[in-house]
Amino acid sequence: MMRRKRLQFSAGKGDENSEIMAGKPKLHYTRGRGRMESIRWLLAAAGVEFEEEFIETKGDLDKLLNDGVLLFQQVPMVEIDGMKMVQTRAILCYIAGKYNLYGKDLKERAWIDMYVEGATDLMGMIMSHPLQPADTKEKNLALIIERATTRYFPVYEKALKAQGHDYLVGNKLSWADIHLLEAILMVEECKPGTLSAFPLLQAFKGRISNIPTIKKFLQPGSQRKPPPDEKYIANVRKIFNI
Ligand code: GSN
Repeated sequence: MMRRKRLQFSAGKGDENSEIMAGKPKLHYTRGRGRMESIRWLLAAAGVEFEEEFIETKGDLDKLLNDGVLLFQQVPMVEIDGMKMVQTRAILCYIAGKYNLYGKDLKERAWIDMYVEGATDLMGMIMSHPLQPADTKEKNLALIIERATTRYFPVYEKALKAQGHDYLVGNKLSWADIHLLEAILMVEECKPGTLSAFPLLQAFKGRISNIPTIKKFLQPGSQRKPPPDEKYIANVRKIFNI
């Protein structure tokens, strides 16, 4: 009954119609975090169910390449609303916009973009950490913690204080909050206790982690992926020739 009603209602709405026809978004990536993890986070936070098709071998990637479905011969690729989207940021912007997580006007969007890009830069350092040469790893880890605590976390702590609200932008949950929580948890995996000098961020972490969709994603058995181990990194090197 519900479904029929929705179909009728969406008859004149291209987007909703194509969503029903296209089904759940389908994510094409390896069975690990990498660039896809933020997309998983955003969909999960928005309460959107998604399917995953894992690239386990170089042959799996070659198949996608031979099928001509990767615009720039790269993944992440997400099938959504009849599109085969690539480019991580484009995918994230589309999802954030579609599910009302991208601010109410251009200025809010600009702030969300700035906060998101900061968290992306920090997560990028962590993402590339396992690929660093063994003899620079310790130094690199120290740099990650230094950057987190002296460059990035102070900005978000200050923003929460200035806003006086629960969220970074517009007193409403946005992509920026979701992305920041992902970054905070990644930093804490590198070094527990890194948040200790940031009381507002600690409270923020507790609050955002308790949003029902996010709480569910943080529980075991969700589609959230574990940190990469050596076996995963070795396989990724083979798949992508790195
Ligand atoms: O953000 C993006 O989605 C793109 N600007 C970069 C995507 C990318 O580099 N994808 C890698 C695998 S995921 N790791 O970073 C990839 O598909 N590499 C194969 C290649 O031929 O570039």
